[in-house]
Amino acid sequence: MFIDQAKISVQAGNGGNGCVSFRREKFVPHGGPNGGDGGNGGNIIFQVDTNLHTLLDFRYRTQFKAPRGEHGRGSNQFGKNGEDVVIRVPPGTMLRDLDSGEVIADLIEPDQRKIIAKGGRGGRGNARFVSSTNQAPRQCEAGKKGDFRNLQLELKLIADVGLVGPPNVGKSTLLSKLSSAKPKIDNYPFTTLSPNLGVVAYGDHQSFILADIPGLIEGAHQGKGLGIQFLNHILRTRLLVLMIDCQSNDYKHDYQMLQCELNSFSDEMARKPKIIAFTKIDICPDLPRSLKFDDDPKLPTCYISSATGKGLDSLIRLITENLSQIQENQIVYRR
Ligand SMILES: Nc1nc2c(ncn2[C@@H]2O[C@H](COP(=O)(O)OP(=O)(O)OP(=O)(O)O)[C@@H](O)[C@H]2O)c(=O)[nH]1
Ligand SMILES: [Mg+2]
Repeated sequence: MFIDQAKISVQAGNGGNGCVSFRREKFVPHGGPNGGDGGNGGNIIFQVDTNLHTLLDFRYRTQFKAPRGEHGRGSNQFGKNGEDVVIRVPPGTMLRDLDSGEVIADLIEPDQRKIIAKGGRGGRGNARFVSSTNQAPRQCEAGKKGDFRNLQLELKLIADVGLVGPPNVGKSTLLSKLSSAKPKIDNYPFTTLSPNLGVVAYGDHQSFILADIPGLIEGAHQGKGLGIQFLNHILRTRLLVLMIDCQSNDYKHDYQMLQCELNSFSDEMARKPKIIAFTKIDICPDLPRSLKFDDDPKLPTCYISSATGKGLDSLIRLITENLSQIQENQIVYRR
């Protein structure tokens, strides 16, 4: 589990001021007061949008402001209310008031809405202050201030894609290149001791979540190395990227070892869609591009270098194409 977080501030609109005005018409002496009320300021509303999956957008925009209400005018004209600003968030977003530390909303249901900062009420115009003792009041109210809040948004994420490979193959390096995650990277086996997750952005506002776990070695299912308990963290992913170092002496053996460990973990893991990525191709640029593994010749394959960036676009394309196919299949399956 990984928590995506964002800090933002929201300012609801101020209310418009009430107006002081009197009727001025020919042949109507002492026309009464006709100052209208100010409009209410716009609210800041949060709404669940099931098309969103991360809080990535809030890295680029951290301040939201709703417009103020218009001021009241003469002839009893009321000011228009400021429009509400609707902030869309993925399902499962929790909002916390940063100043009080209090959780103010847990937005879960599709299209669930909640007003988080209320716009200020418009002030009353002088027409409202007429009384038996004061027929010509010169009094009006100013609009109230809109709420201001500093918020922390938190979203618990489940990875879409898991990176699986022997130690030192370059899993953490790949995660650090594709996302803003900063996992520990070093040139020795078992650098990664616990899972890391990152959000990979692509296209127009689309993203998927990538998980990097400790390396797997032969016999992991019998407890060798760090064991296979870390596979639990990628059990709910929709796609696995099997990573093979192009410097390896025996690609086929590496591939079979990974498959064997995944199969030993569970049937669900064995059935999970997979793609293969040969890593560090900057070191062996002459790697033949037609490597196929006998038991599954159709497994999509790509060749990448996190050091030079070569092949990373193709890898993202391959991942996203596969993810969208998996989604479509799931919809068909559900029907
Ligand atoms: N030349 C080259 N070196 C790479 C590339 N990707 C990773 N490395 C290096 O390979 C070493 C291991 O990288 P990591 O990303 O820590 O490997 P890992 O698979 O996460 O390793 P564990 O966490 O131990 O399982 C580091 O020294 C990296 O700098 C690459 O594309 N090209
Ligand atoms: Mg690592």
